[in-house]
Amino acid sequence: MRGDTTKAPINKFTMLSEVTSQEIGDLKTLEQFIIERQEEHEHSTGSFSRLIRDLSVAAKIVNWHMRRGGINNIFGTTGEINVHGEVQQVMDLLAHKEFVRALRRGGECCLIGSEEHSEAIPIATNGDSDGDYIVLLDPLDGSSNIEVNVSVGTIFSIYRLPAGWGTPTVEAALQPGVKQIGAGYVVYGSSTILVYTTGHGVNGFTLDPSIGEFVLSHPNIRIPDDGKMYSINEGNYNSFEPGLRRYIKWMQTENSEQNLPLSTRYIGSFVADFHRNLLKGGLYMYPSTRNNRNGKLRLMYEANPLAFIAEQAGGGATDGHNRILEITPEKLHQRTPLYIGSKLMLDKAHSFLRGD
Ligand code: AHM
Ligand code: MG
Repeated sequence: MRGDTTKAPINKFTMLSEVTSQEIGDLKTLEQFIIERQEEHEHSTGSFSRLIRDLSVAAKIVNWHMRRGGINNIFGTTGEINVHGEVQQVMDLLAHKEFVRALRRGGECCLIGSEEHSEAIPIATNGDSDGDYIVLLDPLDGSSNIEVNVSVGTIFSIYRLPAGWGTPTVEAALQPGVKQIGAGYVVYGSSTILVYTTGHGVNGFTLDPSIGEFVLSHPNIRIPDDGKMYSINEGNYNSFEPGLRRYIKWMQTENSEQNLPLSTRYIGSFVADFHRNLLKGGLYMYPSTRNNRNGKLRLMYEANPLAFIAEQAGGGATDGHNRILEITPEKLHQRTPLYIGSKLMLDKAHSFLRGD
């Protein structure tokens, strides 16, 4: 195939050597992509690009740990309970440390908020020009799934330190999601993919292990307006509000004219459930339950970043009533009910929740 100007489509009969030679000429790395897109951002100085690079380097290191986890015997729990009262996995802590280390070394970030740390972490950089960016992250989402080889991920949200703020404190991070200037996630799955947005669409980059680079594999991702799959922990059914219970029953109706019933897909790794629904169409829900009025997921580093991506891809995200990105945060670790995914499915869920 080398030298061919017309490319045959890649299918299951394509020889590996042909795929390799077809693709090598076309690779666009994350770094090349960022440089090309830098002009999209007013007053761009390159510092934001360096921040994304720092995050991608940490993701590669975490990926390396994940791939060797079973061999190095680093799965399992630390024996500690984290700030949310949940059992902390060894990999949770390891991922947290790798992201903090990469952001500290990179020098573009002034404050980190992490699911694995109760307080916001100020980053003192060298010299007199401290970083401008605040990064909020869930270093390893879905970590209770690691031991059984189910996909897990990292979620990140980026804000700018408000002008004239002075010493960065947690209050500087308490901005509504509409103020995010970037957001993304990494899924450590059958392949490792990094998806991010800066408010100019959504693009996905798959880690090519042979060259150690994230390469553009999913340009301009659009979520289908409608989907066949809904994702929810149905074990909690009896503690859902009546409107949601009716919506679930409606999705289970046998009615071929309305393309019902829908299918349930629930991995229990938000980032992996979200990624599937983003590509295939679907709705993920972690609603309010009788005992947890605010659901389970965290606003600042789970709901907001993926809401930004969902909207940029043509979907939506709400707490069942209000747009996630407009919620005024009060605490770094606050929780929110969440409905996120395909637009028409979200509209339908709202109509049941309203009791229409
Ligand atoms: P984590 O950030 O501590 O891993 O918790 C969040 C996870 C989500 O990834 C997942 O969708 C949800 O918790 C699953 O919760 P449940 O077991 O209640 O369905
Ligand atoms: Mg999480």
